[in-house]
Amino acid sequence: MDRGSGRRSTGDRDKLVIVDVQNDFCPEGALAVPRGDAVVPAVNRLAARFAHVVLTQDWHPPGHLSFASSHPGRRPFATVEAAYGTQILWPDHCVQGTPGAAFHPGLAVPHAELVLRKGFRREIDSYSAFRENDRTTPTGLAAYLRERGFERVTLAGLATDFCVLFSALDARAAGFEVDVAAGACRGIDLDGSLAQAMRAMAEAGVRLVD
Ligand code: VGL
Ligand code: ZN
Repeated sequence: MDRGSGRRSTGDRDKLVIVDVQNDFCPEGALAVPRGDAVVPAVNRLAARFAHVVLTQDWHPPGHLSFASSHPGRRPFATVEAAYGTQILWPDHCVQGTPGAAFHPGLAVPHAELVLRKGFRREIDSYSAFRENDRTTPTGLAAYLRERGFERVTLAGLATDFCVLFSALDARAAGFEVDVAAGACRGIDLDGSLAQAMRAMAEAGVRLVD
């Protein structure tokens, strides 16, 4: 771990990407991550150290393919075969324009420079902030970061084992240095997915930082 990174993180090469800190992923939300709201103070403190911040927002149309309710007879957390492969089914969550899709009211990052919405195509889910679940459709974030001259991405937010994981792996694949602020993330942990995520990130050269 690089103990000096706190200071350098404020540079113009470094972007903090805060993933999906939205009401539906917090307690009482439609797809609550256990203690999801606990990331809010940690994320706010982290954001204060960064000159450059992106917020991502899970942003689904009604009837989204990832919703169990779109597949008669299927339950949340079962899977379905989408055109692009196996897709986990979720409770309806982060529906465009609803209170559940709004950022947690305690999130205090007024200097965020970009709000990147994802998952807005009805037929394709998007865990990653970089590439949708078909693993080919780009969100545009890699090109944005490159054009702005960023070289390192630090990730925090929800959920560690889905949107943070996929974003971290895709950021590495796009050629960025990637840090994950583990203390500012929380996971869903479906069938061991959290431990699996930590392994996959370590193998991909993602650094866990405080
Ligand atoms: C997420 C499941 C479905 C996430 C989003 O933000 O990790 N997980 N949609
Ligand atoms: Zn979603």
